[in-house]
Amino acid sequence: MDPLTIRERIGRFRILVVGRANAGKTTILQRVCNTRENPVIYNSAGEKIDPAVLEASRDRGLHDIENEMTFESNPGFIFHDSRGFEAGGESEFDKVKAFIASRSKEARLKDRLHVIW
Ligand SMILES: Nc1nc2c(ncn2[C@@H]2O[C@H](COP(=O)(O)OP(=O)(O)OP(=O)(O)O)[C@@H](O)[C@H]2O)c(=O)[nH]1
Ligand SMILES: [Mg+2]
Repeated sequence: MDPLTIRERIGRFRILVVGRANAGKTTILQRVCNTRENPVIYNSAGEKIDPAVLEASRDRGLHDIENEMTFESNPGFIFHDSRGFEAGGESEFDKVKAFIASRSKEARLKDRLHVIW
């Protein structure tokens, strides 16, 4: 397939970020996107998540792996954030594996993971 066609079908680059809690993941994504703004987060239904709710449930809501994290100034990337594996042990690891497996079966190229960091 022509690379330009692939690029068109992907639309926005979908990146899964894996790393320890508080390791600096969000900071790296801000650098990559050349911004200092806070990410905007959408749940899997495409609804914007209220930042106040995120503050209250930092450890759960924020790290739902299905959530889509974007920076408004750089809409070319969608990030999925995984909790550090040390936090939940085996169940967290299984969640990441299941997420990767299910995304690899998505029919549309734009819904698949394009990069895992
Ligand atoms: N010294 C130092 N601090 C950093 C660096 N990168 C990030 N930080 C700080 O570390 C803290 C955590 O950074 P985040 O980017 O929020 O880390 P995170 O991995 O997204 O954290 P969670 O989403 O809570 O898991 C923040 O206070 C950052 O300012 C770095 O390279 N050096
Ligand atoms: Mg973060």
